[in-house]
Amino acid sequence: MPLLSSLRNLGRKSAFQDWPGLIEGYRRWLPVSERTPVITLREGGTPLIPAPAVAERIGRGVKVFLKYDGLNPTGSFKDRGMTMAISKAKEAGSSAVICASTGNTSAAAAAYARRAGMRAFVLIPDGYVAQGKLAQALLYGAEVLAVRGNFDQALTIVREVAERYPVTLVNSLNPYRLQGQKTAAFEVVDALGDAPDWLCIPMGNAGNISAYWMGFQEYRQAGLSRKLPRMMGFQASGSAPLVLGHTVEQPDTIATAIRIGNPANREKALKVRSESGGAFNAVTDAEIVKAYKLLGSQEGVFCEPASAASVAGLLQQADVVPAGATVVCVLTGNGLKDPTCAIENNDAAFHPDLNPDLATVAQVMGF
Ligand code: AN7
Repeated sequence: MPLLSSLRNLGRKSAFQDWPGLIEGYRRWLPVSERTPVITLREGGTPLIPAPAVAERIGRGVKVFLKYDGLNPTGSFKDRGMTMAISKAKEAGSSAVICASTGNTSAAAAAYARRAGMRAFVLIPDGYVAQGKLAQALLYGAEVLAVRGNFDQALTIVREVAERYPVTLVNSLNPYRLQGQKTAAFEVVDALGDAPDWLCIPMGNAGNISAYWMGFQEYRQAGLSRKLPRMMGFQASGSAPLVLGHTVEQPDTIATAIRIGNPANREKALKVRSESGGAFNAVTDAEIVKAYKLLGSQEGVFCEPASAASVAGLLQQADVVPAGATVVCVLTGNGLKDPTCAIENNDAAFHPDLNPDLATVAQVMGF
């Protein structure tokens, strides 16, 4: 009876719990005070999704979860860092921010800076930013400077601009970015009840892997987890400076988000690898696309190609995953960021140009 059940509901807490955003959610772990104006779009609080189809391919009782950070407000993990970087820039009285970006940082910087009433300057490699990300930067109201060059060149320029002019740098060299991003590790431990055995993550500038490691260590030191994960970082084979051990002058990959040849957080990343007993490996564009399609068509999870590098890497390293291990793969960005990639890389049955009648449709369906 509707009346009775609604009366019962009055006394019961709803299953839906509102999430205040990661600064409020993890305030005591973050460098904020009562004076910090919290600029938030309620980022964080993203789901950890079981991935049985991936786990089946690994076998031996390995459990696989996807940390789906593509469900953040601007569709990537960058929102975690940007809520902190922009709140602290606002607190410091800054009125403009700048970043170089392969796309996602520019979208997040634009959204949070504009929400804070600040100007957002973004430098992007002309022609190498996925459609969705460019659309976001423009729509959020960034001032977009497309340079004839790659991300690494753009980063060199913005570092100098921020040194000379009154503009705050919000690339991951800004320490508040990593502070915000470490909360993803807290969420993983909060969801699993402990750290995973492996964390698989794509690397570009290697800010995110450094942030996760900081988060796992802080929780471990506070006694909130029993173990620390091995940090497994993956790069695209055409832009794998951290795997090769040297800068790549002309980085190239279908995963434009991680088309980076000179990672800003190189030293931090190498430290993470040795401290965690982890490993860095390269995955080919073909392996990335295979994992990307598997996630979409078997798991129902649409991520961007750079994110699929984490799952491609796990599948590549399947033989060395310990039996029964718990593995978390970080899906850093939403698949809708790069619709071109999806349209060009799928095994779907697409039947164009049909007559609009029942007979035609039934025939195509095989009836
Ligand atoms: C989806 O937006 O560098 O290793 O300028 O967008 O912390 O650099 C993006 C990086 C992984 C790599 N996945 O993270 C930018 C940018 C996605 C990304 C990475 C990026 P980092």
